Amino acid sequence: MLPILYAHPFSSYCQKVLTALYENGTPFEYRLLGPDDPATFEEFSAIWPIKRFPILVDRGQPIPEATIIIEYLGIHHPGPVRLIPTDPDKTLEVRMMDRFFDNYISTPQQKCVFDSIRTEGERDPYGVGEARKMLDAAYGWLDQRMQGREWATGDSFSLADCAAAPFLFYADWTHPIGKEFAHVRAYRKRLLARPSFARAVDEARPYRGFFPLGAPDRD
Ligand SMILES: N[C@@H](CCC(=O)N[C@@H](CS)C(=O)NCC(=O)O)C(=O)O
Repeated sequence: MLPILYAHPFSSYCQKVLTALYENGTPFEYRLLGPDDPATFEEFSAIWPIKRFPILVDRGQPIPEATIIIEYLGIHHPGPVRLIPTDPDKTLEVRMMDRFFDNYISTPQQKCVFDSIRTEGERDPYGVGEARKMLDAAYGWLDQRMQGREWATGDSFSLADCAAAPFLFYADWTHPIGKEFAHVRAYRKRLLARPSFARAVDEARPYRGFFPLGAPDRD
């Protein structure tokens, strides 16, 4: 039986896993979570009451969390592209960069987006201000780091790049990456040109109208 992925194409964390799956051409069954299919959503909620997607189910076992799914795929469904290196020190670096993109790009980006869909009285302008400051700090740190690097940890595309791709994609829509961060902008461009992520982006195009802050007419 194929591994089953519960996901939505427009979700950044789902795109992180889809990028890993497409990198290796890993076969899987896609169960799309959408408002038109409440039964699939109920099935998913029963498996993972935390209700955050994606989740993978393989051999009857649920595997939550995008990073863990990618680690799991590397162990149980390996392909030609090794997204977690074998060298332990390199692996630490890949995991550190994966944490960086989750915690300091995606988390503040989502804070801005989720705040915008709250009602006026429920908004948290202080928190959004802090999130925007975090994004600026993260862009600055990443810009220095990406000087002379093709991918997040050097020459090889890894788990960290699977995280970077969707998070920088949406971060730029949410809190534009300024011209002063030329290395980050160039890295985002390289990620968009990577066929695995380009496919995930293309599959999500029909949903762009749902981006709460308004999707820009590019990318
Ligand atoms: N820590 C989770 C985060 C997953 C997550 O936040 N997914 C979003 C979609 S991008 C979600 O489930 N949103 C549904 C909601 O907030 O109700 C992971 O790494 O997979």
